[in-house]
Amino acid sequence: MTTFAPKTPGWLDWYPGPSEPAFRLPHGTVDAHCHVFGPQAEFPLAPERKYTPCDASKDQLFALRDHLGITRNVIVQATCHGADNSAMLDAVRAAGGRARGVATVPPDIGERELRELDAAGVRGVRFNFVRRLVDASPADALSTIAKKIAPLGWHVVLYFESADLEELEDFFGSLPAPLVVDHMGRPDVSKPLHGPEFSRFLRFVDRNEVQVKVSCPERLTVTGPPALDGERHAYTDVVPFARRVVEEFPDQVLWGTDWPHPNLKSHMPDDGLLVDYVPQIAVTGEQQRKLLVDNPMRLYWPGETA
Ligand code: 0GY
Repeated sequence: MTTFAPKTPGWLDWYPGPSEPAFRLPHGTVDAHCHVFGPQAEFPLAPERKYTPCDASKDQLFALRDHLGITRNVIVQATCHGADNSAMLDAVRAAGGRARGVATVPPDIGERELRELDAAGVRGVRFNFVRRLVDASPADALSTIAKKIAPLGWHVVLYFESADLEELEDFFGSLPAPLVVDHMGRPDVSKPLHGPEFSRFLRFVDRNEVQVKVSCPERLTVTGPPALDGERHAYTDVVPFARRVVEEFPDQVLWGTDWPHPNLKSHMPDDGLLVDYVPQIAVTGEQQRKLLVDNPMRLYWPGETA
């Protein structure tokens, strides 16, 4: 009999009954940041993982996609699967052209394997600098990967904490591929919007033409989700940060749910509320179309119509 590792103590499972969003996502909306976990029975977790999640299958992801009115997904390899991309690839293949993938690969990956990933729908690799999630990778190993993926037209997805940007930004700027940053570089939203830390991030975005996921208000919030009073204006402390990025870089922003929301400690978001967060940060129809459709289509489905 197969036995499965127990979930990390305190693990919060994804929210099973997301509400109907009040905001109608435009046709062609891309959820540019989501994951699958297992299911463990089919896709074992990596021995070196830092957490053990609940299962979050491709079918559950596709059900959420359809419930929220999303058209396409970008499925990002979750760290609990290490560099075994099987679960992510299985989900991308099953989506029948409606999903792309972002993989984790080792520096000694061969050209043939990269071409197979490309044929399956992978368009980027993820470099993770969040210490609670992965052991550090040497910079030269990451540079080697970036050099190998650049000829395929792939990009590098960077996940880091805002306090680490100062140390990392020269290295990031040296990478020979387009850069995409997860969750706005994780700003501390209790600090000033025009303070040195977020200004450094925006300068980095500007200089390197970085594309920014204005995702994860539920992870960045300090004040939390709204009280249960029927008010759908959630995560208001994160809004000014995301709105500033959308206003200054309307052609460089992407949106994603981050379902199934790994490692949240305070609460599990209602994904319907995450959709209703969108018109708070992208206030015009044009900003919404760029954020939700045009920008992710250009990056992940170039030449295709939404
Ligand atoms: C996210 C955020 C987190 C986790 C992962 O791959 C992952 O394990 O990305 C996190 O814990 O902050 O983007 O899903």
